[in-house]
Amino acid sequence: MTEIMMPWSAHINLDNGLLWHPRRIITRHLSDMADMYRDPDAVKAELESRDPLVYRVDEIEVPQEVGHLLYSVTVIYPGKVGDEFYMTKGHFHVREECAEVYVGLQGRGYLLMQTRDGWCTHLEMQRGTVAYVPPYWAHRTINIGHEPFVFYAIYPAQAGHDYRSIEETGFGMRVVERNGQPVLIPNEQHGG
Ligand code: S6P
Ligand code: ZN
Repeated sequence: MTEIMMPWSAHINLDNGLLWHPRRIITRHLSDMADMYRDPDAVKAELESRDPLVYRVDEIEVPQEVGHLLYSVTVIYPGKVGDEFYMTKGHFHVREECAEVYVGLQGRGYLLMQTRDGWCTHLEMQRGTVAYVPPYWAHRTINIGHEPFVFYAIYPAQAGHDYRSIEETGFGMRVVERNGQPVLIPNEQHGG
């Protein structure tokens, strides 16, 4: 028999990006993604003194089944490892045909996207940007500013996350600071 869920609402604090509702909170520190940054010496030096919180994701709880929609709010804190801006791990959806919508709430960021055959592109995001991640594109976000970069994401609940592909190949581009500005450079370690 079809189970009927009662309608409900949650609340996003637009000042700090935090979601108020029963939820799952995911925190990623530098040590959780140390191999993803380009400069191993900068990672090591940083981890000798502290293990900074790079980003936090607040997710609502819905059944991860076809028909439901999952949403989350991501806060990427400002910062760099060496000259590379703080970023998310990035992933393909396990169900690669599942698209996703991001809505910028605060700060400035890049949304980096890449196909399986290595086509890599990016969009700039700020408050009010509504970015569409089409099916079959891996996606990573990067904070390119001096305040937290906060965005809302909504996607099919069955999408799932495939982190391994990105851990293995990386993205074709990296975002680094040059003369105080964010610049995209080719990733020499890209194995895709
Ligand atoms: C989920 C969506 C976002 C990310 C979040 C963190 O499909 O794309 O909620 O999960 O921005 O990124 P990552 O790569 O660590 O999951
Ligand atoms: Zn996603």
